[in-house]
Amino acid sequence: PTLIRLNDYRAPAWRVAQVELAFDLGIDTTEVTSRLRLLRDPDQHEPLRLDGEGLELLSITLDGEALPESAWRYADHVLEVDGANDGSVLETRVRVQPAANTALEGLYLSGKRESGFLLTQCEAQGFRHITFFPDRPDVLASYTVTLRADRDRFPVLLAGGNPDGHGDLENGRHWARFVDPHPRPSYLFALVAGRLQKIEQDYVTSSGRAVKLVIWAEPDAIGHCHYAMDALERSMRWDEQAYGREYDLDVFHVVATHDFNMGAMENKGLNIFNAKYLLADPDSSTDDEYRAVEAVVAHEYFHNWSGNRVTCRDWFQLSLKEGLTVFREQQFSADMNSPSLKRIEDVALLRRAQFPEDAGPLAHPVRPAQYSEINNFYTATVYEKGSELVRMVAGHLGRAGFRRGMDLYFSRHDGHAATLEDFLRALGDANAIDLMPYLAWYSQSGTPRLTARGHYDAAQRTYTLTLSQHTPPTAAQPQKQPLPIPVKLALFDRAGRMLPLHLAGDATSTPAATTERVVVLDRAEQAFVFHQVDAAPVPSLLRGFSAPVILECDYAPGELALLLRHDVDGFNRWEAGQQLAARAFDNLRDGAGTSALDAWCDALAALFGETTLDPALLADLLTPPGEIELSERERLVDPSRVHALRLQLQERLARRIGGDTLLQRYEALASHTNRDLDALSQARRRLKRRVLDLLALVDADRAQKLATLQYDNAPSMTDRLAALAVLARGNAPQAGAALVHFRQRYADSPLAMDKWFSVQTQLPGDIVLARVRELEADSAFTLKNPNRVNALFGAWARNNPDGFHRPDGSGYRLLAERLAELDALNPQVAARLATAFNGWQRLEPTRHAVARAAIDALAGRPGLSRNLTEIVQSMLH
Ligand code: HT7
Ligand code: ZN
Repeated sequence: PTLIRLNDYRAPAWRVAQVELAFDLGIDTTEVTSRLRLLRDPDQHEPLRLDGEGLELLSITLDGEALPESAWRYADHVLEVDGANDGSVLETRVRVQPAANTALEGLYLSGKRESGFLLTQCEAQGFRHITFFPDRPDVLASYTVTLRADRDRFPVLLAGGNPDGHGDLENGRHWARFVDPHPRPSYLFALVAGRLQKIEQDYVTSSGRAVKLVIWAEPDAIGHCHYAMDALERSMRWDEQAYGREYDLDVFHVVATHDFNMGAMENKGLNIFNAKYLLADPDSSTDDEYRAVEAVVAHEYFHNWSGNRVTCRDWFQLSLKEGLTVFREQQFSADMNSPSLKRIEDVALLRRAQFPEDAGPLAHPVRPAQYSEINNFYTATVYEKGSELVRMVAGHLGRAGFRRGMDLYFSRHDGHAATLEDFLRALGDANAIDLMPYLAWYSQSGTPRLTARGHYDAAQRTYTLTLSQHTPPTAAQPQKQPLPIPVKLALFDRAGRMLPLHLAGDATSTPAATTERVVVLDRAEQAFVFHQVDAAPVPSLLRGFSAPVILECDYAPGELALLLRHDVDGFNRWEAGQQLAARAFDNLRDGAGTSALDAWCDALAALFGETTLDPALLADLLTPPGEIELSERERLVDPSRVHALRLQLQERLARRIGGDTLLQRYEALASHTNRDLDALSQARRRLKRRVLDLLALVDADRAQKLATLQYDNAPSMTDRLAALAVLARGNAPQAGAALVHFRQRYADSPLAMDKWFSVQTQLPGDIVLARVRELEADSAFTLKNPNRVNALFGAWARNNPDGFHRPDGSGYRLLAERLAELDALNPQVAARLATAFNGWQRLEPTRHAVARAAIDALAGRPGLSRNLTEIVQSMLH
């Protein structure tokens, strides 16, 4: 397959000043008329070439003249036209087929043909499935869009931009026009047409601009959009206050669909959301889902500046908008909720999703050097690691400096397509600092290992911290270079008090900042000497996770326990617990000593009794690293063994705390029966879930009875699903009845039904495969709906490693077969699901052999999409 390379970038030979689009909308066929006013780069002499895929060309004119067939060629997804000049107007008329579009890219139908609605998805290259266009993000144009359709079937007609008139046509048809004053790339185009209902809200920006906010959904879902509206208003206000950025159109539309390949899409003035990230009500959404709605609404809104006003020069720069916008969303969510809990959640995600990606065959830099299929690069590396890189730079500049830099970035590049170099240059210029050393992070894949060694010299009263870095080779990059790694640190005495820091050679330290500071390691190894230290301290390193690295530090278990008890940085406190739990896992695996296991259990048992501790933080402290993370530390992975050892680890903890103590705490927490969304209510539910999980490990019978009661009386989905999970995971006798009840009660709620599928994928490893087969035969299952596919196959293959990695290879073969079927319908979703095979190369020999056979067989199937081919081939290399 053709590889697109960053180094081959060339500015477009042809640009488009203005686009006029007219749609005659229909479910089966839609006609699209496009008028492009073209601009030619005088220094380039290529013929006009436009992208177009799956388009039936009906007519083509240039400057008002019909073009003879000899003057154009349409082959290999490119339309080449002779005779165009600077200022020429090209008009094409094409036909597309929305209802037949199962790939959900371009113009497609959401829902059933009788009742569903039409919508578009253009990022990254969907616009070429709608009309002919130079479909690349550095071609920015002004859009005027006219929609025409049958009024009864499509009463609501929406496109991005400001409304510019509407009216009736003959034969029961009507029209509506939209004009966007802001030049934008084609991937931000969107339209929606159908029978939708709305909720509205007036919003006035800080400078006094009136904006109408409108959220649209199908009639049965419109009542579940109020939380999203609230989150949208808070996001808009926050971006004004934190970044000085205002919304810039008269109206902002948001639409929910159940048929969507990703989470949501930031189309200019017309955001489109997977219903999973827009709809929320206590009866069918969990607390985690409420927070996800808040985060995704904010993320898409923030794109209006970081992505839309300042867009990407090419798709290699994807992290310029995605990493930055994830970072902005993380800041927002931290401000709205608890900063420590948010940081814990984000780092846990990074470790679960990005570290394994960066350590396996799919490893790629945050700015990849090449790709075959761009849709395969919407990855945890581009998004989550990309956000960590912005965080490092922001930390380097400080709050005010980062704001100065962002102001310059937005003003310097407003209305243009920028690069990651532009970003770092603007931030640096605004602060007279050279940030270009950070660019190396964008082009180097792999997670750096940061090793820390401490040496205390009692005679000199010095503490020397030696930091060194090493990045293991990755698939395409054998050689690695040192990177700038900011390490935020503090030193604790043995009583758990922070010490003043006197760093040798430090002219800049200010008295106020002396108990915590950042040192930057920018070479292979460097020593930092602290003076006036009276006794050997315990270092707290990488506080707040100041760089996306794996820290290796030779702590004694007691030192980690001290940090777990006393660190004032909530994140590092949790982190100490995670490191100690990982060591405790090693104790169980190796059978050589229990010092870490004892220290972990003792420290947590003591914390369990502390009434002042935030219940949500306690819940997270009581959760050891997940199976994927623990597997990352193994040379050869046996997922069943990792699963069993992790269960054993938690059982030891539960026994140390004591069944009676757990029960008392559960009952105290269960006495709060509300479904409020305030922080304390959510925190209590979070801890209640964790305590019930632990109780199930020491007294399954009692825990299952409590879970049944909790299920029956649950005031919210959070409690109901937590209870159902205990029953399903434990294969409890009560599980069957609860699952039947759930299915009946939520049969009409697709988002709740997704949970019904997912929860059953967490059955014990030896029985889950049969259940997955039953579930895919259920009438509510379809390969055509991405959410349903992810709820069943994604949840099984990613979240139940013991249940997916069956030693006989049956799990691998089932997934491979379904991937092939899914690929014929929706290549994007198939390719993303196929990444569940990541890590197969490090499996123990029995599983390794059967996994390879299944992936080989999949790779050998004829007619696979470019999307799936790229993932499967990378997997095999
Ligand atoms: N920018 C959006 C990306 C997206 C997307 C990409 C490929 C295929 C389908 C897609 N739907 C949305 C999402 C975001 O990061 O905001
Ligand atoms: Zn995004």
